[in-house]
Amino acid sequence: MTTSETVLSCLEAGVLRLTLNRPDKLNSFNEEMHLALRAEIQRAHDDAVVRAVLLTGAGRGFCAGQDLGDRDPRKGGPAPDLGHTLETFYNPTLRLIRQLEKPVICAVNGVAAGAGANIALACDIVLAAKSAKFIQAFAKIGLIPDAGGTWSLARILGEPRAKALALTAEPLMAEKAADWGLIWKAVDDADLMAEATKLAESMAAGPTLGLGLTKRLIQSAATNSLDAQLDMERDLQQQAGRSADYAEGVTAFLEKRLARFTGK
Ligand code: LHQ
Repeated sequence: MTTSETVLSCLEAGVLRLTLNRPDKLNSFNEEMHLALRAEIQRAHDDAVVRAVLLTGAGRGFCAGQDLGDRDPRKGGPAPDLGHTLETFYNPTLRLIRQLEKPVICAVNGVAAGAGANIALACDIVLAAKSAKFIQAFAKIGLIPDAGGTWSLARILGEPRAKALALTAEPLMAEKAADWGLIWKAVDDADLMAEATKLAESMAAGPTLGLGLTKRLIQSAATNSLDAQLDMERDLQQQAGRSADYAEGVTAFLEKRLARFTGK
């Protein structure tokens, strides 16, 4: 189903499961993997059959950020334009994940470092194996946290913890990340994929339109005034109230049965 072996893709029960697949490099990003991931997320936008995305990594790591071998400074030549790399590769994917009006679940199966950590944090619900750790590795190589890292860390954790993680590059273990509210849950390693799959499948069987509008609202809250947010809730509830899934949800409640949502 995928055009590149660097991102394995499989669509089952409405869940598009994407597995970053360069395990010998801890799934660090090269250009091929960037483009493959972006194409898959775009497909999740375009294909109504996809009702949730589950992102994970192959092997013992989730993702170690950019492949540092790609721009070996020992080879000489002019300094690379990393701003261009962000604009061309990372930023479009980050925006697509946030704009996708379908739940994106991330199962962090092992170390998530650099941009790999921050891509995980851009997802909607993050589960991590207890052995997984999050590392803002950038300070070790003279860079700044990118892939939305300064934004999500500061917003989720506040300045004290965001600064300490970013300035020290100390690993943050999954359970502490969950305690701090940076991720949803840390689960036993052996249970991670079963739990993440169950969650993704339940999301995919849900009222996709309403879930997508909910995602949009929550993401808007930080920059909206209460007044603006109340107006937005009014408008989007009006839209949700016209959906087939609202009619089905209420009917199922009144008939004391499980709802059969179609995502419309
Ligand atoms: C790797 C990598 C890696 C290549 C492990 N690249 N091979 C954006 C704009 C443009 C450019 C610059 O970057 C960015 C954003 C960024 O993401 S910058 C941050 C890049 N990432 C890092 O600095 C993390 C580098 N990796 C590490 O610090 C460690 O590998 C961690 C802490 C993630 C895991 O440590 P270990 O569990 O001890 O594994 P390891 O270091 O032995 O790695 C296993 C293999 O994976 C190893 O290869 P080898 O052939 O020796 O077995 C590593 O070289 C390779 N690998 N990360 N980013």
